[in-house]
Amino acid sequence: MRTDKNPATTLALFCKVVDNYGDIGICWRLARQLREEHGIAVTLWVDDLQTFQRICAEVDADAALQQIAGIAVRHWTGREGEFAATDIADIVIEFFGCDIPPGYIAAMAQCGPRPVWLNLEGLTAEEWVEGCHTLPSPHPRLPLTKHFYFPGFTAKTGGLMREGALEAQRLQFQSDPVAMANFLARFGVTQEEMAALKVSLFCYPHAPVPALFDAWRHGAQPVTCLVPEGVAADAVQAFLGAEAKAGACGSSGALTVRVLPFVAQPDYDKLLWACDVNFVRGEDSFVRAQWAGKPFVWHIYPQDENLHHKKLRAFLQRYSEGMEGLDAFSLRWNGVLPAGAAGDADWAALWPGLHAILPAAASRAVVWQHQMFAHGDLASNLLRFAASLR
Ligand code: TRH
Repeated sequence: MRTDKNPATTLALFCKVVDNYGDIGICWRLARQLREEHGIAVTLWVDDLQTFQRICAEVDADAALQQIAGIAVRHWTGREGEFAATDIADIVIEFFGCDIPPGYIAAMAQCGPRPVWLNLEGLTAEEWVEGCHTLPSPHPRLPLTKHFYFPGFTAKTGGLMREGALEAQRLQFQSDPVAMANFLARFGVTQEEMAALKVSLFCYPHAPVPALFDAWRHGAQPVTCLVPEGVAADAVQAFLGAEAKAGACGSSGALTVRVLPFVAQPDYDKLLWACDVNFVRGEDSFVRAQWAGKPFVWHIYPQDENLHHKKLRAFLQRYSEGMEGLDAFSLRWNGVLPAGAAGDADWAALWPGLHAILPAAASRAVVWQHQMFAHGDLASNLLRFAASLR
C-alpha cells in the first residue's frame, strides 16, 4: 500500500443512512479530513443523498456520481453491482457494519495486495470496547480479513474525530466577541438575547422539552434557547403559539426561544462555540460539543432494551466527576430514573441543580478536552492502523 502521506492512496467509505443525520454527518466529516489533511483520494458511497443535502448544500440529490470538496460521492443504490479489482480502493471502510455489496467484496478478494478492510463502529464509553478495538474477523470463504475499529475516549481505542485546525479556529472565534455577535446576529439574535444565558438545543423528539421550557420560563436568569428547525418541533410550536420555522421567535417569562435554520456543519460548530450550554444528541454533535469546551447535556440515541441507558451511564462515569447536578439532569433528560425514583422529574429543581454547577462543568470541559487530545484523532489513528496491516 502507498503510505498515508501519499496522495495516491485510495479509500472507499460506505455509509448507510439509517436514521437522522449522524451517520452521514460522521462519514462526511471523516471523508473531508482524510482528503484535506492526509491527501487520500476518497470515494464516499451514500445511500441517501437527500439527508446528506441537509448538512451539505452542495449535494445534488439526483447525481449518481459527483465531486464535492475533492471527494467522489457515489449514490449507493443497493447490494447489486459488479466490480473489478481495479475498482477497489486500498482501504475500504464500512461504517457501522453497513454490509458492502457482495460484488465489491468478491473483487476485493481478487486484489493483490488485498485492501485493508475496516468496520468503523459507533462511539461508546463502555469498557468492553477496548477489548474489541482492532480485532480481526476473517471472511468465512474468501481470503480477506475485516478489522473492527472503534472510536472512543481512551488510549486503547481509536480516539475521537477532530480536524487538525479545529482547536485554533475555535479559540480564535471565542476570543473575538464581535465575530461571535455577528455570527448570532445572522440568525436574528438580538443584543438582549445575547446577554442572556445562551443555550443551543438539539435533541430527539421524546426529550422532556416542555418541562424544561417551563423551568427556564420561571427561572431567575434570562435564557435564550436557539433551536434548529425541525428539532423539538411540537414543544417549540406550543411555546411560540406559531409554526416552528426558521426565524420564528417568542418570549415568555425569562425564556426566549428562537428557531434557527438547520445550518451546515462548520456553522453548527460556531453555534456550539457561541453558546454557554449546548444540548446535543447522537454521536457527532455529542463529540463536537466536547471540542467546544463548553458545558453540554447529551441526549443519547435510544436503543432497544434500554441499552442506551448503560452507555449513558458509562459516559457520565468517565465525564461528570462529582458534578451531581449534571448526572441528575442528564439521567432525567434521557428518561433514566435514578435508583429508587418514581414519577415525574422535578424540573424546577433539576435545572437550578445543573445551573449551579455550570462553572465547574465549564472547567471540566476544558480538562476533558485536553485528556481527549492526548489520544490523537480518529482519522490519523485509523490510517496508522491501516498502514500497520500491510
Ligand atoms: O442526527 P443524529 O441523531 O444521528 C444519530 C447518531 O449518529 C446515532 O449514533 C446514530 O446511530 C443515529 O443517528 C442513527 O445526531 P448526530 O450524531 O449529532 O448528527 C447530527 C449531524 O448533523 C452532525 O454532523 C451535526 C449536524 N448538524 C448540522 O450540520 N447542522 C445543524 O444545524 C445541526 C443541528 C446538526
